[in-house]
Amino acid sequence: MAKSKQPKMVAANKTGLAASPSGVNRSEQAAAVLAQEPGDTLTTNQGLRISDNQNSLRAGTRGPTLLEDHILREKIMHFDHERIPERVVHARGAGAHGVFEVYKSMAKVTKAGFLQDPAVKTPVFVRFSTVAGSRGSADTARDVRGFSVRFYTPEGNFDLVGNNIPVFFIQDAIKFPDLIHSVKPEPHNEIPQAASAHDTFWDFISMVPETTHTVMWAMSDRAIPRSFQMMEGFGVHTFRFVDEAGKASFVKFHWKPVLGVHSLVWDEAVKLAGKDADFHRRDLWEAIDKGQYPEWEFGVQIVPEADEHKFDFDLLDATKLIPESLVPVKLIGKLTLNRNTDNYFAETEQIAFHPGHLVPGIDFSNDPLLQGRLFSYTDTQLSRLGSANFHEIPINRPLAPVDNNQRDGHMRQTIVKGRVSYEPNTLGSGCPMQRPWEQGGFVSHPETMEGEKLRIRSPSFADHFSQPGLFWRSQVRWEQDHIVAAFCFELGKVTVPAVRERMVATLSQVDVVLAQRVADGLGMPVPPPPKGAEDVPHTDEPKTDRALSMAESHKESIVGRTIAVLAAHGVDGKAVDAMRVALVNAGATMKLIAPNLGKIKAAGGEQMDVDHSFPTVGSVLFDAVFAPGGEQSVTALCADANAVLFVKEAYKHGKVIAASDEGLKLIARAAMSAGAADGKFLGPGVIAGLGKVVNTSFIKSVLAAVAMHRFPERPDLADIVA
Ligand code: HDD
Repeated sequence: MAKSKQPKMVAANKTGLAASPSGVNRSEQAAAVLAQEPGDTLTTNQGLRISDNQNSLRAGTRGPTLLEDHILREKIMHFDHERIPERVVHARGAGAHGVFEVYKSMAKVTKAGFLQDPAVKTPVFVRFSTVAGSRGSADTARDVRGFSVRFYTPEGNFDLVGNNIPVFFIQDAIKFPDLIHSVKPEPHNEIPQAASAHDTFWDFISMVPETTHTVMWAMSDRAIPRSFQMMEGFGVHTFRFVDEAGKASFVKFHWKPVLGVHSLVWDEAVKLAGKDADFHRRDLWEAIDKGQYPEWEFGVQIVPEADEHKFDFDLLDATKLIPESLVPVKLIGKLTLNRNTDNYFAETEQIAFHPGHLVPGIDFSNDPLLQGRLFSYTDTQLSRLGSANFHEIPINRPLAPVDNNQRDGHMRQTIVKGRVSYEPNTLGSGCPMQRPWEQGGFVSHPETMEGEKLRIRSPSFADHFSQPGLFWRSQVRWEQDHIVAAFCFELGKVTVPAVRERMVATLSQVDVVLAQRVADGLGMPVPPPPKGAEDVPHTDEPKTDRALSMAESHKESIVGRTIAVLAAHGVDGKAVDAMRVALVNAGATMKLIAPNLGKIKAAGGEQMDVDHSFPTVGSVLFDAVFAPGGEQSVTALCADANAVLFVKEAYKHGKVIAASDEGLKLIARAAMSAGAADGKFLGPGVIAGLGKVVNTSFIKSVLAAVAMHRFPERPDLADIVA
């Protein structure tokens, strides 16, 4: 019998996590929780060593299983209970650990401890999610993405539970269940999964004009991001910063991705759902695994309290953003994700975010959407995680000491000693004691309140169309085209004509051209705006705002991009190698795609490993395509329908198509097959390298084109058959 080894117990911090590569020493807090590596002896949950894990205990070799088999019963019982209810929204998610560093002290505006010292690395856990789909749905559905960040600060956990869209559908939390019921699969038949293109969603949206702004964003390519690493994050609500002296200002929180803001195109997103439903979580996992740590800069828009009423909209209205042209975003720190989870369930699934998890120096505003959220999150964790002690699950434990008089409850872990569990007390020397603001205690920002008790929406929330119009006007032509196409797709799936009519009438209040184009796509006239529309307040200032367009996003880097090289036997191996070196040096990944797995023999006789065969992948999984020369290789690929489709599709999706030497024939073959005018792909983003040698200037042009991300403005895209 093999010598039994004790399970290795890894000392961890209170979050149950081993020290991170960032060097943050969290083990000081430690010991309460131990993360465990698998040992070499199989045991029951009571530590009993198991001698046979293959056969249940039975009466005779062919007899019935005995109830006595406690080992079988324990194993099956645990298995039967391995699922917990999925989140009622944001069920599908992916998470990672990291650190946050502030650039310089923010003491002038907030006393929040983690925003004071640039030398401090605050541990974080981030969870990205889609909203509507179930846990097993596809990553690339058209949807808002959740962007939740937990800062484990010495003053307690601060959760910034935001989205990748800066505004929200509704103004008051009382409408949240209605909104979500409308977008979720319809209750009678549980169809459709992870999709807003159905009657009930648009029925609700077309009845509730405050949703229009967020719907504009949701119909834009922001709702189909290329990667979690390439999307912005927003705290959405107006929060408050409070300084040491108690002076408050309003603040909006932003996350700006270092890789820029980039998206998929719709046809790609649809195909990706089948080719790789885990496209986004895989991308995040692999980036961290490779050491290409995803980064975002943390931004704030600060508005002095005195300026609260200076805008045409209400700061408390979550359907409005503060245009960056009015209040610039100040970048104050950096978030880096540098460690994948050890266990998806224990960490990503069990983390329980809450917008009410604050630290001194950050406070709420009276946004009625935020106020309602404050009830929902604790409440939902109780049914999801099953106990009032969910804060004791390792991923939810604050680094800050937890000391209070709460005891007992389902699955209580902490053993608090002593007989005192009340306050005030003398038997425990008065401990644990409350702390005033000066000693780090949390004090709600004092605000003068007066008014009648009523159910009412402030008239300052009434302008539902100015900001959707600003968003529309700020998009470049191809972005507008994609928005129109998205509306036509979604409303085209609606089976009730009256719903389509109401929705187009709503759009006519945003922009007449938008409404006309959508109406044309749906084959209907633009209906007149609803009664009273002329009385709705409206402003066309500012005219545009650059920050609202993804076309303006920076495009200097190809980090995180994956480029497909199409090859068969006889490929120009030197060209492949030169491209590989250049791409890898620039932080991208190259994959060799061939008709079959295994190896191919290059023109010079060298063997090359194939990463994927054509039937197992598709161009949608890559950011660009390179077709190297090699007569034999190109001839084989020109006769391979999968290879030709690969190039056509990549072109149709606006991706870079590069070819050297004979590789140009494959591009020409694809262009011919796609029905391109004169049998040519026009570009931009089509890079041709003539001659045998793949030279520096060709490679430079390819890299620069990939950094542009996509060329959705290609004039011939509508005509391409792919
Ligand atoms: Fe929410 C989860 C973001 C309004 C009720 N929400 C949840 C998550 C994100 C958001 C990112 C996933 C957290 C995670 O990764 O575990 N929610 C938002 C934003 C909102 C918003 C940005 C508006 C600005 N939410 C909102 C309202 C309510 C809720 C108005 C209810 C009144 N949200 C929930 C919830 C969830 C949730 C039911 C489901 C799972 C969970 O909380 O932990 O409580």
